[in-house]
Amino acid sequence: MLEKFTNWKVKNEENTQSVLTNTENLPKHIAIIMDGNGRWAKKRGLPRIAGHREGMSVINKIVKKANDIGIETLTLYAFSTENWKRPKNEVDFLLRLPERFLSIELPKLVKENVKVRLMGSKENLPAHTLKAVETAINETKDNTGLVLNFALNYGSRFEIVKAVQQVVKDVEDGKLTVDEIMEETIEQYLMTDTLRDPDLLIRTSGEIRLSNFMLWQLAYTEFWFTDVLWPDFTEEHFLEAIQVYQRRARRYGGV
Ligand code: V0D
Repeated sequence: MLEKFTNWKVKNEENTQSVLTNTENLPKHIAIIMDGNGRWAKKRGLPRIAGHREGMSVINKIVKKANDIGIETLTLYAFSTENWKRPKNEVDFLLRLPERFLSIELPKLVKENVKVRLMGSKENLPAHTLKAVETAINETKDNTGLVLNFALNYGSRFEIVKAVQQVVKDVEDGKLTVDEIMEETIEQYLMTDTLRDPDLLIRTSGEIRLSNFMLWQLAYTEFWFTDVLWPDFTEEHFLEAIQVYQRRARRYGGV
């Protein structure tokens, strides 16, 4: 019984890798709040941007792992609407990261059949950031593997406000009546429109809160929190979260 969930360490020539032995009850959509980059840097006496750079290098490993085990959608929360309040040099650095990431990773994402997607407000994002992401969306638009959904300049209350505005506009324009507004209607107006709700939310760095992230979509989601800082997050931690999810899902299934 228990060994079904054991995270076997399999030696290969390159490295020690962990493998998911049980592929039942996999979460289809995993969302991650990648927190703790600044704290990781501070602990080492490094500038905060060094933590962001290190955090960026963790993304490829987790994306690859998610794709390999057949996760449908991975949402990564990178930059919230609140991040604009940070020092200008840090904000500027952060807004260069999508380009830096994609200049190295996009060819691999194309080859690995990953489909890039954006969730967030495009307003007041610099043109260079938007261009890099839109190129990635375009170059991966026919891919059928993992959907990699970057939450960039995203805030959930803002998302809901925008949805309400659009719903009211459509009512005013006669495209919709008040009585037709259902949960499914609201869903179509949110930035996740075609995506299913996350099955599993991971937040690193020990904070036990949502910080304005996917408030509507997380209504039934399983949460997994860890004290591990995002730059220290590994495939093993990722698989541990998935296995915890599988055990919970299995319990409910058994009732
Ligand atoms: C900093 C840890 C990749 C979180 C990861 C502008 C904080 C590294 C991207 C990225 C950031 C975004 C969109 C895209 C491709 C890559 C990214 C930001 C921050 C916010 F299409 N890492 N990354 N974006 N960090």
